[in-house]
Amino acid sequence: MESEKRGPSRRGFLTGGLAMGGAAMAAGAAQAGEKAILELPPWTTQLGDGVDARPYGTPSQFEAHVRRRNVAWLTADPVSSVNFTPLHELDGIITPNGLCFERHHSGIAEVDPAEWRLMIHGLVEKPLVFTLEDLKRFPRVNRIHFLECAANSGMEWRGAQLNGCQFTHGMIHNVMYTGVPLKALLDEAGLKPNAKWLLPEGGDAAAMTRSVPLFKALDDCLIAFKMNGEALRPEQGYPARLVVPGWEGNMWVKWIRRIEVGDQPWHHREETSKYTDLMANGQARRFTWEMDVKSVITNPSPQAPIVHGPGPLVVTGVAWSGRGTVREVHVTTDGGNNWHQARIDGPSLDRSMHRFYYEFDWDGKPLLLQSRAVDSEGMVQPTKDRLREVRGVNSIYHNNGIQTWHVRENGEAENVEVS
Ligand SMILES: Nc1nc2c(c(=O)[nH]1)N[C@H]1C(S)=C(S)[C@@H](COP(=O)(O)O)O[C@H]1N2
Ligand SMILES: [Mo]
Repeated sequence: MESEKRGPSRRGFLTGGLAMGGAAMAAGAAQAGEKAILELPPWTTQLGDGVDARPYGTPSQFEAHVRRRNVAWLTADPVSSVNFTPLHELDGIITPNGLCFERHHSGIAEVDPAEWRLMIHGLVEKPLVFTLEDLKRFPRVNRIHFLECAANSGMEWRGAQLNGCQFTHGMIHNVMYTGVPLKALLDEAGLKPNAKWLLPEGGDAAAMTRSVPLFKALDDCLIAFKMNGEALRPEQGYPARLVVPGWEGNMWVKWIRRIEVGDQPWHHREETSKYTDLMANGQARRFTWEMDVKSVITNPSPQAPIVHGPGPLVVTGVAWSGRGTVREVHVTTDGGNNWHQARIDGPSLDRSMHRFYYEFDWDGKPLLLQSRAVDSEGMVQPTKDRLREVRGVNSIYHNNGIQTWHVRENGEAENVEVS
């Protein structure tokens, strides 16, 4: 695993600064004689780049550590692999396009939009083939939704394993999609009375397929061509992907090239051998589409230790539910003995990420931090023990159990479990 060891050294730097000043001070207070204030830095004494230097902007050079990361041992081959969103470096609810985790079964298809086509066929009155320009003549909508891979947190079923919320929870992103409701395209083709299921297929080398029930397609699925206002990134399915709000990421077919309409599910690889949940009794649950209510504390966390002493501490994280909005998030600092109401801030949207904060005065003692989300359906995020009682430990999918971070007196955090 590529891991980061920034925390302790940053901490050392801060401590050093304090020692030089010779006096203890409150977090964030100004210090008389501070060199960074008295001496003008180069960015104040020299002209900066002009507007022609950066036609497509990128983050500050000092943010170079904020990036997607993979776990080398998870997959033998980077072409059929996954990397993870750096949740601990983000705030608010929107994932920047360049940081959205990627999951490819056969690498990134580089599709020429002029050559791209979407076919709708099968149980329809009029089989149709759309160009990208055709799509843009349908009324379009904007929707903010999370996409979570069903395997997110899948390595944690048997116990705490990966040290960082990027790795335990980073198979999720949340962006604004612009696209056309799939219903409009199906209406154009005209559904036959016995139409019940759809089979979207990707245009990548995996030609990935999933059976999607018609009721979902008519309800809220989109064919999206923009994310956060700009064209989809190649990694996310450029020029168009299927959006299946609240349902497992595997169904969100990228580089979509055709949709077959049928009267029953196809039982292809991704819904039989994969993306089914093997129970303790050896039977498997299939078509477990919804992503249940879940949350995680992103700061502090193993990759984002506390870098100050006792006093005001901001605990923050994200929560989401594939069944609606998040109604409440609770935070505990003592492993679940006492729960406190966290503050949800920012938009609370259907099947979208929510941001929560819990601010308190840290006494500098070790913490067992957990968050627990409750969704608009009243579903409560379960403990990992409770989840295992029902589901066993054979599964890798749909682990929405409560995450624990053990924070030590020096501010460093690690992935643990409490029972
Ligand atoms: N055509 C195609 N679509 C695909 C995949 C793929 O490999 N090929 N991977 C699926 C899986 S398993 C997930 S979790 C999501 C990941 O979407 P992302 O790469 O935008 O994060 O895309 C889904 N759609
Ligand atoms: Mo996935």
